[in-house]
Amino acid sequence: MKLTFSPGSPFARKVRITAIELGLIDKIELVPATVAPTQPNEAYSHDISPLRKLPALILDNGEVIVDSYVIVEYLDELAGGKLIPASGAARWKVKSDHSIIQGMTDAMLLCRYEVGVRPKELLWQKWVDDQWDRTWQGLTRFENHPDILTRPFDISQIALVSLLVYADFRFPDCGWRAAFPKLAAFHATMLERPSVRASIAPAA
Ligand SMILES: N[C@@H](CCC(=O)N[C@@H](CS)C(=O)NCC(=O)O)C(=O)O
Repeated sequence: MKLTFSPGSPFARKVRITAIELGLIDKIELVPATVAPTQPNEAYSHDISPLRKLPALILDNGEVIVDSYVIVEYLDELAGGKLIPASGAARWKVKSDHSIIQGMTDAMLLCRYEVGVRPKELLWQKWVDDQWDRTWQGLTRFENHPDILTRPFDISQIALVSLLVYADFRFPDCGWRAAFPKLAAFHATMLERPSVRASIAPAA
């Protein structure tokens, strides 16, 4: 299998950590890709995804699986179901928490594109503030309802650490640690996991 990725992508990091945790990383060749708003990449559009987003998982039979959550579901099924509960209340809690974190990550990425990619004269600060608020409200929610931080290891925790690594990378002065001490403690513990460390190492 091949995985398109970029080292800084929070969505690709989630998939890489998942693959390591499931013991599948040696079956996956990491293929760097460059996709960004306003940058045409016709080969990627044509061969991998018309949405021009990474990560994408290219199976050995040529089929392509897109969207980081669909990819982790696929990998989790291959590994026998370890990171997404199979049924019942726990399943819907994990999937719902994951969806919130996915939306928070989308919102932070949109802030990055608006501030770092869009021409300065076209910047719409109110819109950036609104997107940022969605991420911040999400962090507030998990700080105030911290069961996600302590329950058995699952995909929503991997998504959360991937978001926080991205926050440090793109918005190092945003002050999330001071604002959310429980999340900061969770993140410090997660950074000790070999899978998370490997995903951050320069060679990864
Ligand atoms: N829902 C997608 C989001 C993926 C995504 O937005 N990836 C970013 C990189 S971190 C991307 O490919 N951006 C390129 C673009 O939007 O043009 C997923 O979970 O895989």
